[in-house]
Formats: sequence, structure tokens, C-alpha cells
Amino acid sequence: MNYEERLTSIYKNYLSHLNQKNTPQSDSEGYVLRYEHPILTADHIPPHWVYDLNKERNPYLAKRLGVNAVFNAGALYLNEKVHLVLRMEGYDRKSFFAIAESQTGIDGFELWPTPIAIPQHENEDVNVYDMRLTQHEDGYIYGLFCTERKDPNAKDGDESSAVAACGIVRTTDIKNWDRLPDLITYSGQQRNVVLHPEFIDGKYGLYTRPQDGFIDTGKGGGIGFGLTESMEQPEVKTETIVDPKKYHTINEVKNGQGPAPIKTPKGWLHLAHGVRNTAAGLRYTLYMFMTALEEPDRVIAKPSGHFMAPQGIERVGDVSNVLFTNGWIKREDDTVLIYYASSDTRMHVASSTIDQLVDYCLNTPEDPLKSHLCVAQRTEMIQQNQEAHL
Ligand code: M1P
Repeated sequence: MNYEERLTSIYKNYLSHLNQKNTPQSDSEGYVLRYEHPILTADHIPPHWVYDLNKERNPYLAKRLGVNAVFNAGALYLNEKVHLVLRMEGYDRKSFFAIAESQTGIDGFELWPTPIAIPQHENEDVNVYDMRLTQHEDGYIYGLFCTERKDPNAKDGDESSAVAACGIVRTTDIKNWDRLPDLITYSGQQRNVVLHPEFIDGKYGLYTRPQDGFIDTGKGGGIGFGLTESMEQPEVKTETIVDPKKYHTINEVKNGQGPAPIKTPKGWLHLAHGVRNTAAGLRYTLYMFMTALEEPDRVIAKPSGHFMAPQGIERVGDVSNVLFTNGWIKREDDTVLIYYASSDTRMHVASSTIDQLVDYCLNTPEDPLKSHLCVAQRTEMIQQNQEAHL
């Protein structure tokens, strides 16, 4: 293939992904609808983000700055469009943020002209990822993300130990971002920190995920909650655990809040990820719970097991057997669009409604935690069905 043919083929592939329409799959669960195609992948990245298009400098039309994966996006509904703040990972392993917008929220996502330039502190970020967006009642849009730096206590030769903390930016237009200080907590490292959208007794509420180490949460883990007086000097002095990790459940290893919760008349809807061990490694699934309207850190309902687990193509990728979410939006008609990533590789959308999600949370039985109690739970339903319908 000569230069011109290769250029044509690269653009053809890009445009075919950009223009791909998405259709809902058949509804098997009764509470969430998946869509046929991923909404964003490395193939959706415009060629000029990846190739040097100058023929003299790049006669073979080789990729110069490859994109490896597009995943873990924060979501915001603004100016009648869905905006995703994507985690994009280059071939160099570094993650960075870029915005894509879509009218429908299910297809046609187009990237803004350039990635987001996150302002730096003196203590520069080495890697940044997984931004949660919160439209707060104080008038700002906040982006809370994980900032990762080399562990200063790593032994000589250890080039993997890292320290994770919560970085914070804020904006009013998602174009101009101000960097605020990193969150201070006293419970170890932090990942999956999310800002609650309303004030609580005049303070800002933060869902946290205290962890002893970078990967292992150790004695930490569980979705925590704490308050800070201000976001200009963010400091959570005490955290309480809202939803702990628990033996032999889908979140026995660790868990983390997904996006900011959605308010409903019956309580706050929460979407989260839970991690369990398997012989094939960690398995990440999505689960839900609901908290009290006046006490967003008090769980009032928690359905058993996963809400969504990796299926089909979702099961395979850079980190296989992973579903992860940090973005969802509620539309005016009470449709909820859930943005989730599979296997740290690609972005998908699923849809539901507020009514379906509230019903799912309030009427799915809780996990009774033991096999014989699960049998009793299922037998009761079978017998009720036999009496009423069979
Ligand atoms: O690789 C799966 C996920 O692992 C981490 O999440 P957590 O600490 O909650 O288990 C994050 O690096 C996340 O980005 C990644 O998708």
C-alpha cells in the first residue's frame, strides 16, 4: 500500500467507527439495556491524534503517538449534550483526559480538538485517571481523579510501587480547569474519591476508598464517607465506612464508588464496582445500593450480587474480566445512561430508568451471605410462583 492508499484506509476505518449507529440489545435483566457496539475505542481516535501526517517527516505513515485504550469516563449532561471525560491511555502507558461529546449519548461521540491540559502543582502528577464529574450546588463542576506518583519509600530497584491520591480540578464550562490542592485524608492512599452533589450541614461530602497500599486495600477498603469544610483546602479528618468489603461476596477484595449518586424521591441511587478473587485473577463487576435522602452515607437498600458483569467481548482486554464505571447521567425524561468500560480497553453505554433502578434497589433481595440461606431465599420465590402462576 502506498502512502495515499494507506491514508485513505486509515481515514475510512476511523469514519466507519465514528458514524457507527448503536442499537439496543435484547433486554434480558429487566433493569438495564446494553447496546450493540462499544461507544469509544482506540479505533475512534482521529488519525491526526496518532499519526504525524506530514509525508516528508513520516513517509511510512507510521503511528507516532499510538492510543492503546479509551476507558473509565466521567459523564456530564451540559448544553443539551452528553460529555464524557475519557481516560485515554497512550502506547507509553500514561493516561490522560480528553472530552468527547454526543447528542444522543449512545453513539456519534466526537472528540474535542485536543486533550485536557491538567494544571500541575509543584508535586507533579506522573499518571492521572478515572475522573468523576460532579455538578455541585455551589455552582461549580468538579472533577475528582486519581493522581499517581512513585512511592518515595520504594526500595532501590522497585520501579512499580506507587502512591495514589485524589487530585481535584474545577470548572464552570469544562473548557477552563482550575487545579485545587489534592485531598488530604489520614487513612492511607485514596482512589475512587467522588464528590456528593449537595452540601451536608454546609460542608462538602466525599465518598472515599481508603487503602493501605496501591493495589491491595489491606485493612482499608470499603466505600468511605467524610466531610470537608472547603474544596479550596480539602481535608477529610474522619471517614466512616458506608459499604464495607465483605467475605465471599462480589466485593470481598475491594470496592469503590462509581459516579456521583443520583437523587430520587426515595433516596440516593449509587453505582459502584466490587472486586472478588478468582483462580483467573481479579473480577470487577458493577453493583448498586441506595442511601437515605438526608443521610447519603446510610445504606437503606442493597441488592445482592452484581448489577452488571462482563459479558462476551467485554470479558477480554488489557485487564480482562473487568467492568468499571465512573460516569452516568439522568436525562430529563428520567432515562439513565450508564457509561462503563470493559477490561480497561473500551467504553460502552447501557440504559435504564430511575423507576427501574429504584425498583431494582428496593425489591431485589439482599445477599443472605450463606449458601443455605440463598437456597431458602430462592425456594421461597419458587414456591410463591408455583402457588400463584403454575
Ligand atoms: O484494572 C481495573 C481497575 O483497577 C483500579 O481500580 P480499583 O483500585 O478500584 O480496583 C483502577 O486502576 C481502575 O482504573 C482500573 O479500571
